[in-house]
Amino acid sequence: MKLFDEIPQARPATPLLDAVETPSALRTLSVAQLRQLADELRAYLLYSVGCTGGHFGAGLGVVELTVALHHALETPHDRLVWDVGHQAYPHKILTGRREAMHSMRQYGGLSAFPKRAESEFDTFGVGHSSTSISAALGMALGARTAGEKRRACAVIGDGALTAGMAFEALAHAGHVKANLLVVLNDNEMSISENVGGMASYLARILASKPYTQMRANGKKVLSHLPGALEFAKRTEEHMKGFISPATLFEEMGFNYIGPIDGHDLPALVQTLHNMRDLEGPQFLHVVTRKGKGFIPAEQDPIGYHAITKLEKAPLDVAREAPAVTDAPIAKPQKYCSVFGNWLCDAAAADPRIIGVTPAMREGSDLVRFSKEYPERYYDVAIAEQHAVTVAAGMACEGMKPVVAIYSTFLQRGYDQLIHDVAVQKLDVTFAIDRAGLVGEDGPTHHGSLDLSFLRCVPELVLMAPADEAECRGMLSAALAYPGPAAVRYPRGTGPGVATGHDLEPLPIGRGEYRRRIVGNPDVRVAIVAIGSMNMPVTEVAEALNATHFNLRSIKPLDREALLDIAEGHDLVVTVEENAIAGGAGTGVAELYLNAGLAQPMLLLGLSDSFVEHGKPAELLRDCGLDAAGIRASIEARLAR
Ligand SMILES: Cc1ncc(C[n+]2csc(CCOP(=O)(O)OP(=O)(O)O)c2C)c(N)n1
Repeated sequence: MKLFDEIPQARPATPLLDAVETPSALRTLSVAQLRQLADELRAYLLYSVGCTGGHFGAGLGVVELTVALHHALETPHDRLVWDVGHQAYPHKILTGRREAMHSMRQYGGLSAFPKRAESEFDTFGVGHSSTSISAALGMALGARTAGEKRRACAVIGDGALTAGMAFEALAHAGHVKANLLVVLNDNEMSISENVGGMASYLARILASKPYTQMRANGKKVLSHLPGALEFAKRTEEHMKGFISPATLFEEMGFNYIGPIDGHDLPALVQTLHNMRDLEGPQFLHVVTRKGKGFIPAEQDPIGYHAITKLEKAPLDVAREAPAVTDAPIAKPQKYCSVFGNWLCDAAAADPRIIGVTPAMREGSDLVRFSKEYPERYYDVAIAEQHAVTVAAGMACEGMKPVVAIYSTFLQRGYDQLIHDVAVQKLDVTFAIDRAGLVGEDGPTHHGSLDLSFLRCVPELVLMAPADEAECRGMLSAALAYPGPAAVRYPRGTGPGVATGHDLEPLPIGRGEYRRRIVGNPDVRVAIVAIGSMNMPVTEVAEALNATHFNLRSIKPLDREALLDIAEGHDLVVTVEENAIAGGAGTGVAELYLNAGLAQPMLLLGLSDSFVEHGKPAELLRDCGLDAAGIRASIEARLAR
């Protein structure tokens, strides 16, 4: 295998890869040629991700596996489902999208994840983890019902396998004896180190080389002795119960094979060819290395989970490493750093505080907290449902758990938030990150629904900050509130308001006039801005000489101020980076209706369609949520 220690700046020569427009071409290649193809694929992958930025280590780790899978399966007739999908860049290169890779994650370009609308080879849209086995099983059962002969294969990482959903699917597949191949891509990594009993179980067996050798050699020898293999198989079943993951998966109804080296291309090709037509649920355990072939990424798989594009800055500066949060607070801070710093300060003041993350330590900026308060820090793995309920349990014992979670992933923990936290009025604080449009990760990752799905939950306090200082004050308010409370803040930086180190809570249920026009008959418009939308609204309110009210608290609403605003203005406009349907603006409208007011309103936000990927500024412009768009909508309404 060819190893790299830097990312090619110029397009590498890839003669064999250039000839592979679709996987059918690679099926005609010899094993030696496949090796060359894998080297070229890795070189091209490095070059193209260097040009665009994006997910890095996961794709490098599955180069050989991707080649072998497309060799053994008749894709796209056979269904290949990638879990999460951040490792699918090599798959995209081999399936007709090589020349489009320069557009990856850009507006109008390729999606960072498999997407059904993009290619017939992308059999299932992904982005959230741990769905692949269910989806591939559904495809297998669909084909069975339709009487069609096609194979179905799910490729799932050891991180994704920590989610309960993956086990629900395994159990079902075993029960219905589906013709399904599950490939476990085991690199002992989630985004950060993988956690949990399953992870250490897998790691233990990997460390036990003698088991693997014994199993392989034994089978080879015994296959020559009639009858002996069957006897050995039964004996093995007892033995491996002590030392192997085979027991678990075989108990669930799978035929377990492995672990095998996921970078040994000939072995992979042969094993997959052997397994592809076996009847019933098959489980292949493949061991890979995240970042394989690019030495810096092999050494630092966390730092190289994703990178920004190369031209902007040297790689070691540009990679998405965790922000160092104990530096003096200066200039625009990322909202996640505001949270990370606040949590450390709050934990210093209150020993009951516990930080919980579902596998997003770096993204949620919990690195410093995890080091300073290891005994009060829990990474629960990719288990959002569990993250919420375990926090509820902690709250039952008088602790003050803080669940740091991305808006999009909280969708997974919705029932738990209602049933386990809110119904019981438990004191859990939710720090909801990446609320609003997240940009290049696209529709699976936008946090565009949380205001709608949280606003209707009784007992919950819900706030959205206009700037960093408010974010800190709201987090303190949520923490001080003796029941469930949530603060939703966006990805990236805010306007740059210094936060300080105090833990002063902002009052709950109170908004703030940022521009108040009283008694001027020419002023007809009041704009009620929610969270991030206060930035563009500041400009619009100036331009239109309108009142600007920063709502701050979505639940409870500032009833007094909102009634006051209705009194003095012809038109009340609400602006939010959330679905209009059911969002904060709807809450304001409900308040007016129930107060018996026929208040003319304009509700601005995300319309009833999923927003694609691109730079946040491009997406906001498209959604009419930049200053120009907001102003144009208001003027159009006034002109009616
Ligand atoms: C439901 C959900 N939670 C969190 C994430 C964020 N996330 C993306 S990749 C990843 C780690 C996946 O690890 P693994 O399945 O082992 O794949 P690897 O990166 O090691 O190839 C996480 C936590 C997600 N995509 N979906």
